[in-house]
Amino acid sequence: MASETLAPTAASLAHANVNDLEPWFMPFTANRAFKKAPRLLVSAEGMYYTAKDGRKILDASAGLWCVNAGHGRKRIVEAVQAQVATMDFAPTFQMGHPAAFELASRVASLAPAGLDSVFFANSGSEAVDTALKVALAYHRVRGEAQRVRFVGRERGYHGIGFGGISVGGISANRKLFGAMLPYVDHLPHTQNLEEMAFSKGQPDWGAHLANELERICALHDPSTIAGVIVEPVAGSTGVLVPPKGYLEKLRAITEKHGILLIFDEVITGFGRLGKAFASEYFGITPDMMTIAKGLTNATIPASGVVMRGDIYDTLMQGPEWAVEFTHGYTYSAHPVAVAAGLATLDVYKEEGLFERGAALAPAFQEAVHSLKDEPNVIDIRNIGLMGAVELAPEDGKPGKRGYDVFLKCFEMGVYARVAGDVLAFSPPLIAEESHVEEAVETLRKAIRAVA
Ligand code: PXG
Repeated sequence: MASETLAPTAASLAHANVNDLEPWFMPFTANRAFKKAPRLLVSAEGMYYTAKDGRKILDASAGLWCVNAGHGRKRIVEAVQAQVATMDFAPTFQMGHPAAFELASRVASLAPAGLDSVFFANSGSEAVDTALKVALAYHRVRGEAQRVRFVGRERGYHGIGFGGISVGGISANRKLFGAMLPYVDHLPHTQNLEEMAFSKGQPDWGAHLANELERICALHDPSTIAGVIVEPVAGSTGVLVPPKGYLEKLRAITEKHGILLIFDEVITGFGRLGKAFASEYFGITPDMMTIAKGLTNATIPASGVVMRGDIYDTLMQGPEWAVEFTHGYTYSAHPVAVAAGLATLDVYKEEGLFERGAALAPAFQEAVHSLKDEPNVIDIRNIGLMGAVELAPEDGKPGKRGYDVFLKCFEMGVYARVAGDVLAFSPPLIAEESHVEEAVETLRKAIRAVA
C-alpha cells in the first residue's frame, strides 16, 4: 500500500497553509506580537531546527528543556513507529501492557535507592498534581488526615494545573486565576544578587533560607503539613541554583516533622546536571520526584511520579477487588509514549549522555560566564548544562529587554528561552563545545545589538 501521506518532508511542511494564524490560541506566547511576525519551525535534527524560511536555528535550549538526546533520534523514532503500528493504544485502567512495567522498572533503577514505584502521567503539570494527591492520600490512609497543607517556594514553577500554580511561586502565572488551592504556604526564593551574583555553580551564601521552613512549620503546626515541593534547581524563573547546604536543610527539616519532600525534577531529570537526577547530583533523596520532558526525549509526551516504595505499599488498602488510588489519566503509560521512553533510556545509556553532559559542563560554565562584562548583564548563573544570563530591566518595562534579545538571537540563528529579562540555555546533552560557543557568541552579539 502506498504510504505517500505518512512521511511529510520538511519541504512539504514548509508549504503548509499558515495564512490564518488566528484560530490557534498559543500557549505562553505573546499571541498578538507573534502573529504579526511569526517564528515557524518545520523540522529538526540533532542540534538544529530548520525554520520555515529555510534557516538553520541552533537549539540552545533543548526545545523546552526536554530534547536531551537531540532531535530526530532514529532509534526513538523507529521505536515509536513500530509501536504505533503494533498497538496504537491500550487501556491502563484494570489492564496493562508489558512495556509499561519495564519502563517503570528502568526508571526506578535510575532513581535513588528506595524510590521504587512509578505512576505515569503525560505532562509535568499532571505529574505535580499526581504527587500532591499521593501525598494527601498517603497521610490520610495512615490516619493523619489533618496533613492537608503544602509548602512551595516563591519563583517555583510546577506547571499550570491548579495544584501546580498553587504551590508554584510565579505571580504572573497565578494572578489571573483567583484563589486556587487552599492551605498553601511558600518558602522565600533563594535568589539574592547582592550576595551571589556571578556565582559559578552553587552559591556559598543562602543555606539559612531553608530555615524559613521551620518558621512556616511553627506557624501552621508541622503536623498539618503534607508535603514540601521544590525544584532542586529552579528552571523556568531563570536557573536559580540552590545555595550550598540549602537542600540538605530542607531534607532534615521535612524528615524531622514527617513531611514528604517532593523534588520536581521535570527539568533536572535525565542528565541535565550530568547525573540521572538532581537528587543523585546533590546526594539528597526526596520522598517523591516528578519527572517528564527528558523521560521520552519529548518525542511523545509522558511524565511520572517516582515515589518511595513504602508510599505505594501504604496506599494498598481496602478490599483487593477495589481500586486503591482513584486517580489516573486515559493516557497514563500510553504504549507509544512508553516505547519512546524505553528507546530514550537506551540512547542515554548507550551513548553515555549523562556523562557527556557532565564532561561538557565546565566548558559551558566558562562560556556563559564570559558574558559578564557585556552591557546590562547583572548576573550569570549555571549548574550542569543549565545556564542563565540576567539583564537589567529597561526602565518601567520589565521583560522588554530580555524579549528583544531573545528575538535578536532567533534572527541570528539561535533559539534560547527567555523568562522576563533572563535568557536561559540548556543545550541537548549531545552538544559539542562549538555549539556552546555558537550560542554564547550569538547571545553576546544580541545583547550588544539591543543595548
Ligand atoms: N515542573 C517543572 C519544574 C517544570 O519545569 C512543569 C513542571 C510542567 O510541565 P508541563 O509538561 O506540564 O509543561 C515544568 C515545565 C521554560 C519552560 O522555558 C519550562 C517548562 C515548560 C515550558 C517552558 O521555562 N517547564
